[in-house]
Parts: sequence; C-alpha cells; structure tokens
Amino acid sequence: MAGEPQADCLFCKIVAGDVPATVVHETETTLAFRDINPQAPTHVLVIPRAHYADAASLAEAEPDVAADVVTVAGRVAEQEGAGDSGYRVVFNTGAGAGQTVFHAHAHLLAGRGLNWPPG
Ligand code: IU
Repeated sequence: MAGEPQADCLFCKIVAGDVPATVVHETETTLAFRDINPQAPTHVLVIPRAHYADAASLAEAEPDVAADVVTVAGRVAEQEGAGDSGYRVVFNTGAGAGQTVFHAHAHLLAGRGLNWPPG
C-alpha cells in the first residue's frame, strides 16, 4: 500500500532503526541524516518516514509531508550554519537523473560554492 514500509528499501530500514545512520534532525513525519558519500561539507538527506518512490509521488499523496521535508531541509541548513551563505535542495528523480535509492529524499548541500547548472 502507498506509504507503507518496503522490506527491500534501505531508507525504510534506516527509519526502522535496522540500518545505522547519523541522524541530525527528526520530526514525526521526517528523518534527516548525513549522506555516507558527502558531496559538500554539509550533505544531509531529508526523507519522509513513509515510503514513496520519489518526491512527486510523495507530494501527490501527502502534500503536507512533502512540505515538511522542504521545511526540515531549511531548518537543518540553519542548524549547519548555512542560513546566510545559501544552500541547495535537490530531488534526483529517476535513474537518468542520478536517483539510486527509490525512497523519496531531498539532498541538502551546503558549505561550499555551488555551481549552476549542476552536472
Ligand atoms: P540518490 O539521489 O538516490 O542518488 O541519493 C542516494 C544517496 O544515498 C546517495 O547520495 C548515497 O551516498 C546515499 N546513501 C547513504 O547515505 N547511505 C547508504 O547506505 C547508501 C546511500 I547505499
């Protein structure tokens, strides 16, 4: 069923506490933890606790939770000292765009100059 944990999903296992992660922020609906392969001094993943394959599916089914993900990204950016210098929030969607984990997640990147357009 939509939103239910998936047995083969890495991020569902992190939500369940079955796989360790360095958690930096938690809410009733979201979890934020450090990416294991950081691409910037601050690289945090913000995920909904509920399982949806990508950000658009999450937003369609649970728009309030999608908003929570973006709000938490901003809070963590502040917490990491990036509120003034700026930060980037990215939702890779689909394998062609670099999505490798099919549980919706925002990448929060900060702490260095960020070029545009991204690669
Ligand atoms: P992507 O947008 O689906 O490619 O992002 C998945 C991210 O999950 C990627 O940046 C990985 O480094 C990260 N990650 C992680 O933090 N912990 C893990 O155990 C695994 C991947 I596997």
